[in-house]
Amino acid sequence: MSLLLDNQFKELPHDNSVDTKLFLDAVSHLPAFIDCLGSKVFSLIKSDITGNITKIQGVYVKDPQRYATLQHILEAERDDHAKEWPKVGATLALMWLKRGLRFIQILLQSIADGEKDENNPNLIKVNITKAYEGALKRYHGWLVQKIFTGALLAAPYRSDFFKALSKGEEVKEEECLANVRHFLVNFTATVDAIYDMYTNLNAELDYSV
Ligand code: 0SG
Repeated sequence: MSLLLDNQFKELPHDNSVDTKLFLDAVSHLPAFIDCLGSKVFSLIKSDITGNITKIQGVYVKDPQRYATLQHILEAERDDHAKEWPKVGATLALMWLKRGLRFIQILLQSIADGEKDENNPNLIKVNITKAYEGALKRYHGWLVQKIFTGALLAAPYRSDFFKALSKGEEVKEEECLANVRHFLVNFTATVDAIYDMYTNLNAELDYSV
């Protein structure tokens, strides 16, 4: 079974609220997935994402009832840190984490849609570049954009990426793509809900690092 599908995001309730515990359970597997991509170049990304998750977890465990949904966290931090908010605490960590999640979503969707460089069909650089431009580039200054260019050189081959998604097993491409499409249903809904929440609460910032 696919690494992603073992750790499916749950279907959202009708009000699109995101349960903090279920969300943390689902994202906690992403760092291990990044390890499967093979190159040490990705350790910077892994540690950034791990830091975001640890920060959100740290807030949640202080009072699981108060922080039962991601929206509860943002609203509580807005009340508690009126001056600094939204550039503070789990609100800031989730703001960045959701961009990484959007990156993964666009990347997987592009692969699932069959977008390819016809001259190099076993590369996924075209999909990674699309995801970067859609989710992250505008938040990165030239130095971090250079890091992206370096990371692109270490991008796995399409076949190795599918192997990583399948926990090292040789799985037929069509089966793997079916798993990806299945994973994307709840994952996309969750990422969209988090983006909508940042818009509705006026919590989005667009500075670059
Ligand atoms: C298939 C392979 C694909 C590889 C493609 C790589 C694409 C990304 C390359 C870019 C590398 C980015 C490395 C890290 C950059 C970070 O500087 C930024 C900003 O980080 C935030 O800065 C922190 O995350 C915040 O941490 S917090 O939890 O404490 O709140 C905070 O420190 C903030 C600064 O805040 S301030 O002081 O200004 O108030 N991070 C990103 O851009 C996110 C990068 C996510 C990449 C996701 C890639 C997923 C790959 C999965 C592959 C399937």
